Amino acid sequence: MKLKIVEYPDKRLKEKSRKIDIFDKKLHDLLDAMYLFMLESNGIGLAAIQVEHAKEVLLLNIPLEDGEQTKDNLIEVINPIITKKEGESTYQEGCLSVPEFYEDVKRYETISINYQDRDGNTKTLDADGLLSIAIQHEIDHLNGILFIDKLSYSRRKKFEKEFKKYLKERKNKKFII
Ligand code: Y12
Ligand code: CO
Repeated sequence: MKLKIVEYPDKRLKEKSRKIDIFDKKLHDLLDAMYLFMLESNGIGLAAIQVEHAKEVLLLNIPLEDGEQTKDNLIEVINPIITKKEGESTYQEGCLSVPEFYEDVKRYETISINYQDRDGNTKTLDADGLLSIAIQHEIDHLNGILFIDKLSYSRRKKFEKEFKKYLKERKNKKFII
């Protein structure tokens, strides 16, 4: 399955994703393709809406403390619901759909979620640290929210200016090649 990244300011990123009710080969193929895509893109998290599938599907692959990122750490999350949220934490986030931009975002420090795995089994996950932040970032995607939507007015203005410059430079680079 060939996947293509959807980048800001594409309006499709604002769509709300649909719940999964059939856990079949088509879903497994999407999960497998998303994993390869995330690996090739150096991502630690990816929501299906970022690759043109508005479905409640997301992946998390947080590297270990030594920086190693293996499939053993892969978490496939379908139809997630946050059941507990506590504390406060700020982390500099990035997103494959918003290339070359990183900003501090304030989120809950620890969360618990209920979700389903690729076979439809119900699971619970308690998360803190980077995993907690990444889950919240990816669940926001399912609701059509990007991390840049959480910035203050002035930081959002700064982003729009920098991103316009980035798009212009990218367009010029393509023209030269
Ligand atoms: C903290 C940090 C990240 C998240 C959400 C998951 N975000 C990512 O996985 C972002 C990955 C990313 C990778 C990039 O590298 C390449 O594209 C090769 C990247 O670089 C560029 O855009 C040039 C940007 C982002 C939640 C919490
Ligand atoms: Co993202």
